[in-house]
Amino acid sequence: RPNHDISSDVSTNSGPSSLPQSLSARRQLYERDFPVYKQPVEVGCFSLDSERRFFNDARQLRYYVEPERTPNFNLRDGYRDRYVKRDDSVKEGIDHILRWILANRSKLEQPGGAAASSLTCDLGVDFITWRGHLTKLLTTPYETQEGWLLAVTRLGGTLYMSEVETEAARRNRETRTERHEEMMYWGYKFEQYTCAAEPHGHPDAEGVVNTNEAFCTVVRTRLAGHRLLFSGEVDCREADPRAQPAPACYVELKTSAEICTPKQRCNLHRYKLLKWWAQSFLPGVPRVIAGFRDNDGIVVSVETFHTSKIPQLIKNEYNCWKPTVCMNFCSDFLSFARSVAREDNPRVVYLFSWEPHRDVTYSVHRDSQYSFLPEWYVREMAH
Ligand code: 0WD
Ligand code: CA
Repeated sequence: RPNHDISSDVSTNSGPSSLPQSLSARRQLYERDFPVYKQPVEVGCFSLDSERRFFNDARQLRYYVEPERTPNFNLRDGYRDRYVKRDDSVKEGIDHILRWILANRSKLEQPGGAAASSLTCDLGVDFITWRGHLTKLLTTPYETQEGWLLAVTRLGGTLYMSEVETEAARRNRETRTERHEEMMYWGYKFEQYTCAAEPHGHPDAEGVVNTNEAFCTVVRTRLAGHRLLFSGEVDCREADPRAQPAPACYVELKTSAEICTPKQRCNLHRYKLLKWWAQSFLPGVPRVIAGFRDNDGIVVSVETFHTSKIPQLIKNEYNCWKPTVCMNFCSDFLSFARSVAREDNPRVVYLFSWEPHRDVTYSVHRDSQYSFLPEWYVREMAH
């Protein structure tokens, strides 16, 4: 990250005394009734092609093909010679979502147009972000390894939220082992074995795995008093055209190490199922299909987890995570962000920061390296 003079654009968060300066992430504080979470509604979708170009359509949507009970998929196949990896040093922020919004403004704008600011149109939502950023918020009370940085900007009454890579995450990304690099490929290879490009087509295991390609759903929902619009990458949908409408027809694919001991099962429940549940619950994706693989990358079994049943499944685990804690923390963080991010200005970023065993804190930045709303978006929104 470029070194810069922090005194020039940072004001410490010593505002009016009524404004909370930090937010605790202690689990016990969030053990109350489950907050209102409205059924997520798909309002659109978009695709990113093999060169990461945006299309306002479903061209990259794939169809699930049920594997055999013991598939023997070799996830290592093609890693050396049929893998095009997305350049993850390129930070796209929320640009693709902003492109989708501009292309679909008429669908969103509030009839009557009671805009918060006369200069910008009212999108009728309080937050716009990636689903993955919300997943991080949901899992925060249980996270002990990785912190996060979330940049928030208010424009036209809506809060835009985009992640900033932490120093630790950048170090991890730049020092990944060869083994880790290869294992990151395994998840995408599993997708290739279980997805077809056409409703009743066949998977093409001989093809190239290109991780630039993506199909993303855009959903609208409400968490307590917060109207949310977010986008998430979807792996595939049920092939049957009579299946339920999106997002209920979507399927999330995962790979995980095969379970050989009770301790391994316990770890799957405590850590992985929390992340899988949070990620799929948010957009209303009902099924997570997991391929369990051995240490040589061979898928030895496939199991379906129904998102709505995951909380029941983990209840027997001692001292396990609770969905209500995840949702209440997220809701309280969003309230905190709205109370802090008052100034409606695309050049101002409120940077929320959290490290394990700490409270969430923030700093304010004007015209800094953290600004993330592009000029083309701000200009277009002013019309
Ligand atoms: O640049 C960044 N820091 C980020 C970019 C962070 C988070 C997301 N993204 C973008 C990517 O463009 C990606 O296309 O968001 C898209 C996915 O958004 P999401 O659904 O909100 O992210 P998340 O729920 O964390 O991940 C969903 C899937 C992952 O599947 P698994 O089963 O591993 O959870 O999106 C993929 C991955 O397949 N994915 C990414 N693909 C490319 N670049 C990235 C990424 N940085 N992160 C997740
Ligand atoms: Ca996946």
